[in-house]
Amino acid sequence: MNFTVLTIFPELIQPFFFHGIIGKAIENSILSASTMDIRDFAKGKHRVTDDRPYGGGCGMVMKPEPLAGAIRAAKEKTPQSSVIHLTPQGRPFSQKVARELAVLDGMILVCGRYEGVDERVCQGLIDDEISIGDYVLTGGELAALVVIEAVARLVPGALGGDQSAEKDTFEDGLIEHAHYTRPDEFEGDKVPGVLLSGNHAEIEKWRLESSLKRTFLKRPDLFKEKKLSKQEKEILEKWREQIRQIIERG
Ligand code: 6GU
Repeated sequence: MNFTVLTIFPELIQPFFFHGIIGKAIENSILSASTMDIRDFAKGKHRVTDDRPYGGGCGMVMKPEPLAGAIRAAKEKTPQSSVIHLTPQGRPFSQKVARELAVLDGMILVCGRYEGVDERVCQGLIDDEISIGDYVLTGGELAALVVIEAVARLVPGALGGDQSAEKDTFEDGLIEHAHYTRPDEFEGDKVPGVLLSGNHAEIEKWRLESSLKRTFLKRPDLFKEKKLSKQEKEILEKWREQIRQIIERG
């Protein structure tokens, strides 16, 4: 998978290519990543990339020529890549969208700035538009990094051997179970005994219960989209029985 980020702030993006999972995966040639400075495709001494909006109004609009030049140059380098515009008007990003993007050959991530991008570039050269949530950022750079981070860890081989994306929160429609590490007692608070038992079947059962409990308490909305397994139904039915008994006693 190749990531090419088109931006007027390449120095904001580049450090992320040298650290953590993305850095490792690039080192191991599982991913490749680069930036292209949109300003390099702007004409004139001042290399201007924005201009006032036709029709008046406040704010500035990203000029079409430099951006189109940058997109075409990126396409030439990686012709199989999809061109993705980061914009609050795009489709909402999610783990599902990340999985969909993870099978692409490459992504050319277009970071707009100012109030927006000239509509003719959006219509002619963009394959997909993505938003990372219903709030406004001044530019697409942070959104591009969010998308890269979420997609990169899904590319086969990007996570180290003992790590896996399958157990992540959202992958099975639930929040992840609680995690503990040493010491086994912290400020009087003990690690649940079953996790120290070495009984793997019991540990898996505890983890699934923990996931269901946390999802019910923190993100009950996730159950609307969730298809319950037989084991998950059994756990919820056990709770129903326990809650029924509590109510009847009261
Ligand atoms: Cl992708 N870009 C900008 N500029 N603002 C956003 C966004 C993207 N997603 C949410 N807000």
